[in-house]
Amino acid sequence: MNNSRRDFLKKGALGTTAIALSGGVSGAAANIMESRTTKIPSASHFGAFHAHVRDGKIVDITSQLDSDANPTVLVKSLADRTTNNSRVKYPCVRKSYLEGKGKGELRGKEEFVRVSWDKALDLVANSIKKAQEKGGNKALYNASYGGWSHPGAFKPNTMAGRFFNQIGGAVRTSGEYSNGAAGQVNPTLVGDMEVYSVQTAHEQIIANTKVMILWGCDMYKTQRVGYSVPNHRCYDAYEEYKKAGIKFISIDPIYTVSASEFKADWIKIRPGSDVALMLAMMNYLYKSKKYDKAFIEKYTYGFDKFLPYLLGKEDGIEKTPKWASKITEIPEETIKQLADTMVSNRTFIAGNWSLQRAHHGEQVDWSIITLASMLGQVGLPGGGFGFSMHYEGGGDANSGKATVGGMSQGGGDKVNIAIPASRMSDLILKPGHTVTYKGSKIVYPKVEFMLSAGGSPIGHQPDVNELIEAMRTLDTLVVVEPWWTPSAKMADIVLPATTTLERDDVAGGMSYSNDRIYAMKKIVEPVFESKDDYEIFALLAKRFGKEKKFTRGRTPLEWIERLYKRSYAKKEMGISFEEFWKQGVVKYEIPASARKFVRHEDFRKDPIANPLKTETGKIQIYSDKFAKFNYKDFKGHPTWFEPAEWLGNKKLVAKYPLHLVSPHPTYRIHSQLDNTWVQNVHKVQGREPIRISPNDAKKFGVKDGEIVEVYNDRGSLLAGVVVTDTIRDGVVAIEEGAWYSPEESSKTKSRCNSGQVNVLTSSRPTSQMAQATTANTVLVSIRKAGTIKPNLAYQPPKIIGA
Ligand SMILES: Nc1nc2c(c(=O)[nH]1)N[C@H]1C(S)=C(S)[C@@H](COP(=O)(O)OP(=O)(O)OC[C@H]3O[C@@H](n4cnc5c(=O)[nH]c(N)nc54)[C@H](O)[C@@H]3O)O[C@H]1N2
Ligand SMILES: Nc1nc2c(c(=O)[nH]1)N[C@H]1C(S)=C(S)[C@@H](COP(=O)(O)OP(=O)(O)OC[C@H]3O[C@@H](n4cnc5c(=O)[nH]c(N)nc54)[C@H](O)[C@@H]3O)O[C@H]1N2
Ligand SMILES: [Mo]
Repeated sequence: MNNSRRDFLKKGALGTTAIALSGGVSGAAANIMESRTTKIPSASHFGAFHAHVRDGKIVDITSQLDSDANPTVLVKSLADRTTNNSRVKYPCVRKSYLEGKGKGELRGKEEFVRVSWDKALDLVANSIKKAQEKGGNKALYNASYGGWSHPGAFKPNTMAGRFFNQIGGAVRTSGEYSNGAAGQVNPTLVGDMEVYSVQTAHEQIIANTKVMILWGCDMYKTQRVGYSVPNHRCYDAYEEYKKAGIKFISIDPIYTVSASEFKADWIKIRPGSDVALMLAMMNYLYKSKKYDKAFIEKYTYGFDKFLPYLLGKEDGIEKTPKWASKITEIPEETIKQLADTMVSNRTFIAGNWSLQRAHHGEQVDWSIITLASMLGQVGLPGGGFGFSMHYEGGGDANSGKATVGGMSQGGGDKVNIAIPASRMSDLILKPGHTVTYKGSKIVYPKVEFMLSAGGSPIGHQPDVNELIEAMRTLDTLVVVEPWWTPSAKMADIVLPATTTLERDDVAGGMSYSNDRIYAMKKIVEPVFESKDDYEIFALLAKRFGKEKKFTRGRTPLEWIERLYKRSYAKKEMGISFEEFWKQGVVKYEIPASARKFVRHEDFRKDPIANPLKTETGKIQIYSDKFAKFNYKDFKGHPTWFEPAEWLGNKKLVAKYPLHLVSPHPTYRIHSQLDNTWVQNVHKVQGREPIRISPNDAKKFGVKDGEIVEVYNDRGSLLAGVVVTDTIRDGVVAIEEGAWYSPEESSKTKSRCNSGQVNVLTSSRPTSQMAQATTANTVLVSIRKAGTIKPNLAYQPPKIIGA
């Protein structure tokens, strides 16, 4: 905080006192009121905020308005994090596990017993040692996924990884749920993952773009949260997009918030059929000679090897607009018009990530990149493609300055087995089984012990019933959590973690702008017996004689100071740690040149001097490396493969006539905040909403506001009906992240009373190549709910001795 602002606040405070006095309150009383409420700065995935604390309790959360340009309601819901009824208060152990009876099949069905920290940690350490004796460190599975818990330096998954590395490692996760397919192919195609890279600056879009294709891109929704600390400045930029007269076209089975804000034309595509649409546009552009031949020749490799496929010479099927119109249910004329609009205007294709969380998801970005190459606008201001305009403030100009990193997991992993994200149940259920992955092979080890910290397996992994079956075969399952989440309820040992509001931490923001460092200060004392993740894993390391190696003898605040020391703020601006910590935030200037950034501009200007990091230095429309993998479901060029489940499969549709998509939640990050009041804004009778079109509602005889059962062969759940004309006929949507709650936990495949969509999704992998999640490739049906019991998702389990 600079001096003038501090003076202003002081004056403001004095002003308040004066008004209070004139209102008749004595000076002493006014002073007490002031001393009772303090404002403490911190930051979260929902934005930077001040916690207002009185008598040791949070009474309000307000946004740091000079760091959060457009706050959302989500940040307010942090207020009840510490008091929430679903907090894990003490270390707990499942009853028969504690009694040494094992009985994994009782997981999720039994009561827990309150134990001391020493007892709980000894049990964890002993079960690790037992697993090590049985199968070495490859019998240990560190399933701590993601890092979505909080934006600080002490992420629980990092702490877990650091601990396991000290004891020789564990089976880890490779790739991710977010971009499990695209993230594995894009580096070979364009030399970069593209999904986490600085995007063409908003200023360039505003000045140059004439047409923007929202290819499943719902930035208004996904920018509500950040992986770091969101600044929400993008919403100001979007206002400028609107004024710039850009024509928006949204290709999505849902008429999204972004489509609505931008008044976009809506192309109601059939889910899972986008690649066919892209191929047809390429076919049309080629045959009408409207494509940019010069760009293809100068900047790409392998178009000639792709052409026979596009023209049907490879498989006898020409990828014409007529062919694609049957697959996509988009009229032939619309396909041609779309291609014409794109090729004759400066067009920016804003891709998304959910399209590749589907069967054969590897083909999506590849097809967009190939289409964009034929349009010939890659590297031009406001043209080309971007796969991250909807994430981390994508479009933000970059300060080019260092903020703070997180703690490191360090070395020491001797196991060297990383399982593709989404193979979780497979790994546990099929020891000895071999899977292909990016041209190599992985043999699943026999996993005995599984630990999850900072992720929610029963939240994120498709096919919950399969996962529960798998979890029940383990020797030991440990979950480190602040709350009694569905995963915690399934564990043998639950270790209660503090939330970031109960400890000090530090975060940077955002990944693309790099222009803030935030103090995440401790706001209240740890709730009940919860401990910081750092301390929990240090105490575990101690049981293996590795405490010193884990902590390096440093307190959390010493780590924070150390991380801060490497920042531009300390090294170049000379702001001491003490000063930063007192202020709560430091800010960097963004150079004017950063606002001119155009992705791939250097490559376009001089492809010899600035080649892409690919096999040929050019865009790989064809990859010899990929072709050599010799997979049936992944070739050397973009290919249309029919998905295993989709509306084009008549046989399946006869039984399950609706395609289910599971977009990311508007009012949560995944499963986080599902236990808070903010959910009241959208839940229907306490259940996760299912969006359905008026025609389908009529067809299935369901009404707005009613609770229905949604089902397929994998499971069933209750959801609350929202009838809306913002979703295409034949498609329903349930946002991911509702807390799983089995109606009858004693039954296998019990109906979920809460609406956790992954009860219905499939763990089928994208292909032999990336083995990524296919959460959006799902067919379901709907029927009357019958007898409905109360939803107990947010109630702690029964605990003996508490
Ligand atoms: N059907 C379907 N499924 C999906 C997706 C989809 O689109 N559709 N998307 C997938 C994607 S992209 C992702 S990224 C994953 C996300 O999956 P996850 O990363 O597992 O999601 P979260 O629910 O955010 O999990 C974070 C967990 O950390 C806990 N936590 C919060 N703070 C702390 C802390 O300080 N300490 C500890 N120890 N724990 C803490 C929270 O309570 C929560 O349980 O889901 C995937 N699953
Ligand atoms: N508010 C909020 N924002 C978030 C998150 C969150 O949990 N909450 N999570 C963050 C994370 S971890 C991630 S990975 C990103 C996810 O970012 P995305 O994957 O891009 O987001 P989704 O919401 O899954 O999907 C966006 C749109 O894709 C559409 N879609 C689904 N299937 C198809 C299809 O076959 N074809 C077409 N054309 N469209 C389709 C959906 O209808 C939806 O409108 O979001 C991030 N942002
Ligand atoms: Mo994600």
